Amino acid sequence: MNSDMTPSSHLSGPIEVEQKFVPGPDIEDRLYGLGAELLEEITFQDSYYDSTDLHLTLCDMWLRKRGDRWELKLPPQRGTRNLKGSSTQYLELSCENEIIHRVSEELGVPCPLTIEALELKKFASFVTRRRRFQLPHEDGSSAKAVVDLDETDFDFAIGEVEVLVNTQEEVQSALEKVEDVCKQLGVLKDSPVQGKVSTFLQRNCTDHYQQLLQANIL
Ligand code: V4E
Repeated sequence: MNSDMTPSSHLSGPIEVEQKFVPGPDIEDRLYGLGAELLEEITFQDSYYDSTDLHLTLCDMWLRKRGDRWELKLPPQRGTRNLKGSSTQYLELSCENEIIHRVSEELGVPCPLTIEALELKKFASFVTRRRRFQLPHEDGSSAKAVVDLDETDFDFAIGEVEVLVNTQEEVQSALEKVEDVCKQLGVLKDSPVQGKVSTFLQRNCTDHYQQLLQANIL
């Protein structure tokens, strides 16, 4: 293993295994048909940040401010990009100190006291209205699946089946769980579905979007 392939497991965040899907008009009926329960309905603003040379996103690292809270999504193994496929897995960090450390390390700059001091530039900002559903917990399955139905203020809708796990060893069963829920909802696809940020970039930041496509990130 070279030094760029060290696991990011010392970073303390859950691994999010998810599959996006295009929600059809009957998606809520299907969810309730499976015994799902509406957990919450929330609205939040996400602003995404990168250096001017797009270093972070070209490494598949996604730094955002959701409301007042900083979050970083990155591939679970350093030096590996997330595999392109129908489902994705990302480590999610929400501890500000860990985020500052990881981002400054990636950018090759001294670790500052605040994220703001990195003087990154905002490249996307939008509001999401989210309806989150909890699926019934099945006997014998440790993973809990949730389904998010998102609508943005740029007229885009997307669904996500999501399972959170704490270790890389649990990822395989989470992938199976996500696939199983997608099958039950009738939304299983072989190819990835474009998410909110990708769509925002495609519509508003064509150059950034093209660079990510060329780098095989999107
Ligand atoms: C990871 C990523 C991006 C960051 C946004 O991630 P996403 O899961 O779309 O956001 P959201 O709001 O649903 O987050 P949650 O509330 O669940 O934490 S933008 C692009 N990526 C990479 C990526 C990819 N390569 N392929 C697919 C299918 N999705 C995302």
